Amino acid sequence: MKNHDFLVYYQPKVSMSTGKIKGAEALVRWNHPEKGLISPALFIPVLEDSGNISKLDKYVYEDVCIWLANRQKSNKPMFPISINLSRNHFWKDNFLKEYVDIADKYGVNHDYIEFEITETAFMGEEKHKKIKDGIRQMHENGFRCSVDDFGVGYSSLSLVHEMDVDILKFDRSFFLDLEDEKSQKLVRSLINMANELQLGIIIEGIETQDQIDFLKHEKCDVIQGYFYSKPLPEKEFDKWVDENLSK
Ligand code: G
Ligand code: MN
Repeated sequence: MKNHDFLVYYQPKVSMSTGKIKGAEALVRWNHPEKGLISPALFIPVLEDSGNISKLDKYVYEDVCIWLANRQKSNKPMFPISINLSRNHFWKDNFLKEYVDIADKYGVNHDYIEFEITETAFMGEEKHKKIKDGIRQMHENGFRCSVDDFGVGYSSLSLVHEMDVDILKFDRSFFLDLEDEKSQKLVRSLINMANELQLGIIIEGIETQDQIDFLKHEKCDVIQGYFYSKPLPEKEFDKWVDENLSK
């Protein structure tokens, strides 16, 4: 981290109906000086075990704030960026203050910042109060909050509703077997329920036209997946955004 060997990649979230960008997720990559790019799947668990994951979360967050501040200063069109937040933050009282301070140091409007928490963070009833409290603080400070990998863990829609999150990110595993009518029905009912609960919906990991053709008939619009773009390094993402917005 001291050498800034970790890089922030951005993956666009795109509206199916307009083809325009609605936001992006910041995703970290490790550019090892000898070994090259290393996948987060390999180093995130190590940082989780060593208690350093919160530091990396903040590192990514600060990079994103700098990126947002530059866009704001150049009067470019703005959209929210989501940042992954490890559950460990929630056990520390007032953890959000540091996040508020960093955004304010760069003058970033909090509307453009969204925190992603994985669904598995909700496991363990004794943790619910702290997480709910953290999410309340996010709202008081004008940030938004989404549930990542929704559908992989064992939480229910009623629990995420109680936690008062704003957005559900449907895990890609829901959309791998759409030839199966039962899978279609499951996805359709979950999307309908999320809409009833007035939760925002983002569909993750969409790669094929067939998946898009199915989703076009459902009550959802925003897609994050290789179909539109892989996560891109900052400069390439800037170019992608310029081209997308001028279409
Ligand atoms: O857990 P989270 O949803 O934050 O992880 C996002 C990860 O999913 C990233 O590492 C990203 O590279 C990967 N990803 C994003 N879109 C796709 C996709 O369309 N297909 C596959 N297989 N992986 C994807
Ligand atoms: Mn995520």
